[in-house]
Amino acid sequence: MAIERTFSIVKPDAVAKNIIGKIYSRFEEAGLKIVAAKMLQLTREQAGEFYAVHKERPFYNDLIDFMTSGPVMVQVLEGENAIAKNREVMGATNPQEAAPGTIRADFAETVDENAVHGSDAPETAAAEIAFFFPEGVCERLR
Ligand code: DAT
Ligand code: MG
Repeated sequence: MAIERTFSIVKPDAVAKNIIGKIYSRFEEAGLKIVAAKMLQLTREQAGEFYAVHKERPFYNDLIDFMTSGPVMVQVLEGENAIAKNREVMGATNPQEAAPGTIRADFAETVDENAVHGSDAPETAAAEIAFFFPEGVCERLR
């Protein structure tokens, strides 16, 4: 299995709850290394572009309101099978359906404010990393 990189966001609800470190620990315990990270506040334009695939969904406006409501941490995670591994550690989109011990089960209550984002495929991971880290990401960690 190859080493992959994936893109992750600690969303405004989790930043406001002061649990960035707890969420980072979940990544680390799963063998995912944080190889780039920064805090920022998304503009409506950035959030809209990032979630353009959901533009026609009924929850789109609420999603953009939420994602721009406060600072987020954006990071690149690296590890074996990192894209799927991160989705596993995150849990299902709806925290009520997320497996026990996952980030969303433990740190979120509703689908609207579900603590984390993670890329869902190699193509989206590459595009999302480039979108948020146009300056580039360091070489592979040893
Ligand atoms: P994921 O974040 O697990 O990849 P997604 O890509 O389907 O899920 O949706 C992106 C985000 O949009 C999700 O994290 C929260 C919001 N969302 C999805 N489905 C929703 C719904 N039925 N009601 C409210 N918000 C929803
Ligand atoms: Mg998604």
